Amino acid sequence: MDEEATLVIIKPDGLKKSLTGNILSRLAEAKLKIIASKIVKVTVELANEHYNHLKEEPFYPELAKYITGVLHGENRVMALVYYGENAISKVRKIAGATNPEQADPVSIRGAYGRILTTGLFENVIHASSSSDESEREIKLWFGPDEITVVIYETEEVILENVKKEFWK
Ligand code: DAT
Ligand code: MG
Repeated sequence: MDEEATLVIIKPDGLKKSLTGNILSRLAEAKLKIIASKIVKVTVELANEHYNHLKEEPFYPELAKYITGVLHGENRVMALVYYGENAISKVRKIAGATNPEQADPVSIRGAYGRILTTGLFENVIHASSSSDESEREIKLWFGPDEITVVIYETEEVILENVKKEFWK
């Protein structure tokens, strides 16, 4: 199997509960490489794009409130790209099942997740579930200049009249 990349997002509850250290320690068991990471404020646009396949689900409005931080009063998430052999399935295994009550109790979701009274699975982390999904998601969350390994093809574009912020 070739090396592959996968996107992990530690959701707002993970940051609010100071679980980032514990979660990164658990993920380290996969012996993969972290090739990108950052803290992100999730906009409604990013949430809609990330979860575009779930827009019709009855739980989607709550899910959007969750990932954008409205539920926790905490709009930061930590996004990371892990890279290595079977990275997608290794990370999914350590993350555990989508439903935290059905997840292996020693998985991240089993240990730290819960089901809210609204029925939403508050499952602490996101992990890509296929190589098509990981490519789409990594390209959505990261630019090529933020990733330390060239994993997808890039192109150079010359921009004119682009407004961008710099340090003064
Ligand atoms: P996963 O995150 O395991 O890939 P998914 O992509 O199907 O699962 O769903 C995205 C998120 O939406 C999931 O992490 C939690 C929430 N969710 C999914 N199915 C749900 C359900 N039946 N009830 C409540 N929340 C759900
Ligand atoms: Mg998914």
